[in-house]
Amino acid sequence: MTGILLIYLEIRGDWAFMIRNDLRNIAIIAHVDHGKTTLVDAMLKQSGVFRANQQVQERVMDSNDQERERGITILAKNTSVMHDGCKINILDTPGHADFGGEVERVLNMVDGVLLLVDAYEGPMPQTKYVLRKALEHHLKPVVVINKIDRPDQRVEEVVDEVLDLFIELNANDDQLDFPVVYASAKKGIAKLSMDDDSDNLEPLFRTIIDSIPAPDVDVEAPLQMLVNTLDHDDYVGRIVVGRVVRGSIKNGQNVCLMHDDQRSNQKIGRLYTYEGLKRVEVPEAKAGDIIALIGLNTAEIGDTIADVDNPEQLQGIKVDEPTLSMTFSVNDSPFAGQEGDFITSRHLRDRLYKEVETNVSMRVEDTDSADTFKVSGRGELHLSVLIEAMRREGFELQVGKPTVIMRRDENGKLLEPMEALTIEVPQDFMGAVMEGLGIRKAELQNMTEMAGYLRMDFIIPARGLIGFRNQFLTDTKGNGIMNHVFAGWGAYKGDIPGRTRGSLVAFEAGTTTAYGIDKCQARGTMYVNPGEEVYEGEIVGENSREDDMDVNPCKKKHVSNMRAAGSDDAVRLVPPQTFSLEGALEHINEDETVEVTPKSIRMRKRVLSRLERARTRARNARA
Ligand SMILES: Nc1nc2c(ncn2[C@@H]2O[C@H](COP(=O)(O)OP(=O)(O)OP(=O)(O)O)[C@@H](O)[C@H]2O)c(=O)[nH]1
Ligand SMILES: [Mg+2]
Repeated sequence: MTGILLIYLEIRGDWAFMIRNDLRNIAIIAHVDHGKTTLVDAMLKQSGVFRANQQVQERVMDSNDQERERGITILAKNTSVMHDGCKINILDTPGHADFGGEVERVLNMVDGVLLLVDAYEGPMPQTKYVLRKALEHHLKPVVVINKIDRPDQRVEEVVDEVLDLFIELNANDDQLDFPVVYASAKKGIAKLSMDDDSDNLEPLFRTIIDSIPAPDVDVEAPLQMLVNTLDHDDYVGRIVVGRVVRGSIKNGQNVCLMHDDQRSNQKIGRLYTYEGLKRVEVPEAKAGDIIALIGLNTAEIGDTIADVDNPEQLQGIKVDEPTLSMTFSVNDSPFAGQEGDFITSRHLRDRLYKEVETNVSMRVEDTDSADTFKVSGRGELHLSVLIEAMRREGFELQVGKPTVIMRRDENGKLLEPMEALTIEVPQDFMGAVMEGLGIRKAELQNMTEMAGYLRMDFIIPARGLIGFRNQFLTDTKGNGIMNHVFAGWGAYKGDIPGRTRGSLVAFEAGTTTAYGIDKCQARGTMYVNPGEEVYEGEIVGENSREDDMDVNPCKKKHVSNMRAAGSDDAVRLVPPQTFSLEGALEHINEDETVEVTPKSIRMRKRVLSRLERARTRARNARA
């Protein structure tokens, strides 16, 4: 039972509570890649959601483009299955730390969680984060040790590690008494003991129905529902999703929409519940169920939908604050408008403010400049998923270097966000990795050895992680695994040195040539191919020295000079280094930005003019 209901129980003890045995609401939570979405696939399949011969893609709940391409869940999503006459509403959540806000948001709607833990990896940083949130919400946990089919599974140890984690998080006795289910989501099997035979998920379904509390609600009391998720449909407009906390709600009913201190009476349109992957229209829904409705086009996340005659507000949704910001600005490069449709500050502003209506842990602020907005989120990926979505929609913009958000405590002491970092590396690479982390002010907390691998836990300033992933991949030749999650605010750790190399900057606009690039590549690493259009101030490579250098990759050889012409045939170009969006964002310095268009990702100096940059340099040198 939620805390909110308990309060009302005290005040109005005469209300008639009802245990809805026909219903369970669960969220599936875990560290990234531990198999949540795959488990939902299996639960849907074994509940007859699909036709016998229906072609169903893997991880069917990961339905948006970026989810499929990146292979991760980004948005929490609803589905439901029927089992023995009981409807189980299932919320699949993302495991990546940057989308932790999605997990926090949906925990309000459920009575219990399936905590999935990989049978080899065991509890990871995000396992701890999501479990802590679930325990704070007083949710009943069921532990699912997943991927028991892995040849390297270490089920027994992992169960012990999970128990340790519960103890560390001060779980109460009831929570400590969690049931354990052993599963292979991929094979669609679950069992209550590793020795059992099983070829289906029945033991998991049984455990959910037996252990997760049924909603304990008053269906006669005045309506209360919290707006938990907003969705949009071009035909019906805004779709509101949430759990009916109290009373019941009907198609076309007049309700009171409560937003902070504002009240407005509005009429809802149609109501839907979740059946498998579909939303199905229903005439009425009762407390306990998770529903979607249309008609409330001004509803915002955290609003209460209440009875018109007896409006009582629910507590809004609280999520952890953002830790990282980037500036989003109008694209003012010479190529602006060539590749995108939405390029003005008005376009940018509208899109960003629309995003924060649904993206609960993201913030947007205006800045001194009408062309620049400060966007804050829970990590680089949180923001880069938005940037990627925008370029696919046809936006052009430029984005500044990610910076962490600092705070001061009550005594005025500077605090910065800290991250719990877990890495796994083959022993051979440990030296290089430790060196990199030392410079970034990471402190080793714990180290364990697992079959030739070392697993190390660190606490590191979030600042120190910017740009670390690239370096880590290089240092471990791609053989390392790293994960991190917000670990609270800590005292400012002092300076962390940034990039040690300057940029090679295009000296003037033009088309790059093999000859020009060949001349430049003696200076460092190039990012461009011959035949590319570049502009003055665009970053075309990395200098092997600390400062920036203006270079001319567009230089043409003198055709009149016969000897030089002959030697040009021998030009051998090193393939250019390419950057993903995230790679570019991690790479740039404060005085640089990433220009993002539907077709291109370029890095550039904020100030494009060579002369102006030279003047600034001279001024700084004098100062
Ligand atoms: N061997 C094995 N692999 C599994 C099992 N369940 C999932 N996987 C694999 O693990 C990978 C991640 O699975 P997902 O279902 O996307 O994991 P997730 O927890 O939803 O990941 P996020 O949503 O990004 O946090 C996929 O490659 C799956 O095929 C399992 O039971 N056994
Ligand atoms: Mg997933």
